[in-house]
This record gives sequence, structure tokens and C-alpha cells, in this order.
Amino acid sequence: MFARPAIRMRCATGLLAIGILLMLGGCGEELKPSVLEQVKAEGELRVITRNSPATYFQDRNGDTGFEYELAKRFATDLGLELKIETADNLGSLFAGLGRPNGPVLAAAGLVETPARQSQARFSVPYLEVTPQVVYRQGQPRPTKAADLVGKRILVLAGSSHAEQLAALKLEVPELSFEESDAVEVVDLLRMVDEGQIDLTLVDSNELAMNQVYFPNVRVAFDLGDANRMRWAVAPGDDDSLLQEANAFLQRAEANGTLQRLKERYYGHVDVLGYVGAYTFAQHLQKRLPRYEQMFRQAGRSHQVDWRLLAAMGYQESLWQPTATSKTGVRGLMMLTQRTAQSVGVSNRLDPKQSIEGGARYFIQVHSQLPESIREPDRTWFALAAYNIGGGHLEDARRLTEAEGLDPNKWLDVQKILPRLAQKQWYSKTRYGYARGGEPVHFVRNIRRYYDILTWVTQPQLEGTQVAESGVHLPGIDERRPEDETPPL
Ligand code: BLG
Repeated sequence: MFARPAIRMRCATGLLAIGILLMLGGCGEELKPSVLEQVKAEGELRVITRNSPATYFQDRNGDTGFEYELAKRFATDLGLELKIETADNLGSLFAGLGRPNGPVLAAAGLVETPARQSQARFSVPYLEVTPQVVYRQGQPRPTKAADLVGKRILVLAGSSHAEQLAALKLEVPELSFEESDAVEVVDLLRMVDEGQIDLTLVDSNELAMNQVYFPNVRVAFDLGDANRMRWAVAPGDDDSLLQEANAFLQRAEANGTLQRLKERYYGHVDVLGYVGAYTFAQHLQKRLPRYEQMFRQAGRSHQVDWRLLAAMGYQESLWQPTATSKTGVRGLMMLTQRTAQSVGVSNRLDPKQSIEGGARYFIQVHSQLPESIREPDRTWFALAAYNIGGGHLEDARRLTEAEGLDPNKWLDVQKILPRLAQKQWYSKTRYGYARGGEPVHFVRNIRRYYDILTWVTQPQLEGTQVAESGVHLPGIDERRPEDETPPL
């Protein structure tokens, strides 16, 4: 059904008027503007979501998350401000969607299920995920539905997973499970990680996003077919906003926006590898606490986000102060002899000195970059210069420009950097051969670690939530507001 136009008319006599009114959709009724027209008139797109790493959360720059970013782009396309509301559980999320002057769109990793069809109408899908049974490493691994019998299973109340388990129970009547509306997916994973429950069911993207925080959590098996995530609007017959959302999602698929967001938010395990994600989670708990205050201190003195320094330290040495590379580069921040001298580090193996020297050097290379490189790319270029040196980076920028690409965009320069290792290219450069692939991995990994550290230390997880959360790190809750410096 099509949306009605935004005009208000009273019923009138006369055939012509009646004909027009019939076309407009009825007699004797005040014609209301469509939802889309209302939203445009109000100038804001009100979206309801959930606060979780896979949907929406606060990071160093404010609001972020896959659903947030996607909804933000939709609002921008419509020329609207985005207004986010969060729901504590799925019940209140769907209830909020029908509220007068409430949110008009739900963007919360939702799957269309039979039970939800009366609560909402769903958009075209934008993400395919697989429901996965997860268990705790060290326990026997369930491999099929029958293995779920006799286990303590907890899922989110009102979730597609609860519906899925209820359907499974018809086939396997001995199966039992519980639902809770007081938890989020991170809590379920933590409870498995700590052995408070045996199993839960989560979507593959949620697990990919969270794997790094929960070292003991493992996939048992995929349960059922892949699910498709969709946005939702309130029930009714006004399709105006839904059609607009569908058109937007189709464009986002066609122009690569969706793919980029998927890589950014759900790609941790893809980038780090399963073992890498697992190892990072362990090191986060065991090693970082020893150096956290040093990173915070160096961040404060040099006005750099300490989590970026910590991410660099992890990439360089896995937070090991005595690390040594084949080329003799040493210490937690892997300073060369020359760099160490230039930033006043006398003992590279002293973690405090190494972190302080690394931060100082980073700031130095950051400030030496051409003005034409703007943030956030400037931070990525500075990381590359830290790793490969400013001269080689400049060579790569020149090659990038010669290729008709943008030498001020990291996305373009990182494509060209590996050429510094190929004779046909490096023979034409000023500084010659360099392992140009190394800074590409270097920057990519650091960005990934930085994202993870940002989530782990976000302000929302402070206080009671931090204490109860599996992602708590010692020292985080002692943080003072002045530690919250921007990346640069
Ligand atoms: C960096 C230096 C740069 C230097 C480049 O090497 O070390 N950075 C630091 O010391 C912090 O100063 O640039 S230059 O001064 O313009 O020449 C290039 O020489 C260190 C890199 C080298 C790299 N890690 C920090 O990222 C490293 O250790 N590579 C060897 C890896 S392996 O042992 O071969 O696997």
C-alpha cells in the first residue's frame, strides 16, 4: 500500500470532490501525513536499538556500533538527525516501536520470526548470521541437538534463539532451557566462559565480535539454518518508511557500505584469526594490567589515547618487555637503537621507558606528516611511519599519487605500500626497498586491538556493570575523566 500524501481535507459534496477524496483514501477521515512525511517534518529519525558491542555502544569518539553506523547513514541520506534510544530487552524494544512519538525504526540485529510478525514489519535483510551453540572449553563438546539434553542452557527472553529452542523442544521433548530478560549477549557468553551455565545460543556475528573477551568460549555447532537480520518498523499499513529503508539497504549492499561495516565490526576473528583472538583475550587479562598505568601515564603526557599506545604495544611485542626482533629491534614498543637514542631511552628493556619513548616517537612522526593528511587517516599514517619510517612512507605516497589514487587516504596508500618490496617499483623510489607489506598488517592489527580495547574500557562498563562484567580489567574502574584524551 502506498503512503498517503500530507494534506488535510474535510469531506465535501460534489462528484469531483468525492472522486478525489476516494483516490486519496477515504471520506470523513482526516488524512494524516505518512510516517516518512512526519519523520521528515520532525527532522529526526528516532531509532531504537540495544546496547551491545554488536549493535550500539560508546567509544572514544562517542556513539558507534554496526547498527548505529548503518542507521546514521540512513538518517543522513534522508537529511535527518539520528536519535538513538536503547531498550533493556527485546520485549521493551518491540513495545517501544509502537509508542506514540516513540522510535519509528528498530535497528538491533533482529531476525524475523513467526512470533514477531504481529509485533513489527521487517525490512529486506542486510546481514546473514548463523545461530551457534557455544560451550566452555574443557567440557565435552556437543555436536548435535540431542547433546543439549540435560544441560543448563540460557538464552535472551523473547529472542529468535528462544523461539528456535522452543521449536526444537517439540522434536526433542527432554530438552529444557531458560530465558532471561535481565542479560545481554555479552552476559550469556561470560556465563559460559565462567561455567555458570553450560550452553547458550548466539549469532555468529555476536560471537565473532565477542570472542576476544571470552577465552574459554567455543563453538559447539551451528544450530539450524542461517538467519537474516532486518530492520523493523511498527505494525500497520503505512509502508512509506519501510520502502525508504529497503531502498537504502539495497543501495548499501550495492555500493559496498554494508561490506565495509561488516568487516569493521564483525571482522575481529577474521583479521586476528581464531588463535589470535583467543590469545589476545588471555593477554588482556594476564599481561595488560602490568603495563596499563604506564600506558595511561604516557597517554596523558603526550595527549594520545592510552588505548592506542596499548594496541601498538600489543602489536609490537604482545606486551612483553624483553621482546627482540631478528633485526635487533627491542622492547615492549620495539624501538630501534637509533630511535631509542633520539627519544632519550637508555634502557629499551625497561617497559616504562619503552612505552614513554614509543609514545614520544609516535607523536613526533605524527607531527611531521604533511598537513594534507587529516584525521583519522593521519593516525594510521603515523602508525605506518612508526613501523617503516617516514621516508619509505613518503615513497609509497608518491607511487599512490602516480597511480591516480589519493596519497592522503590510508585506504589508497595501503594498497600501494607492498610495492616497495618489488624491484620494478622500488627502483623508482628515493629510499628504495622496504618490506611495504609489514606496515599494512601493522596498522590493520593495531586498529583491531584498539577497537577491542575501546569496547572493553568504554565508560558504560564502569561501576557495577564493570564489576559484574566478564570484560572487566583491573584498574579500569579507577579511571579518572582526564584519562579520556582523544586519540590525538
Ligand atoms: C622502525 C623504527 C623507525 C624506522 C623504521 O623501523 O622500527 N621505529 C621505531 O624504532 C619505533 O624509526 O624508521 S627510520 O628511522 O626512518 O629508518 C625503519 O627502519 C619497529 C620498526 C621495525 C619493526 N618494528 C617498530 O614498528 C621490526 O622490528 N621489524 C622486524 C620484524 S622481524 O624481526 O623481521 O620479524
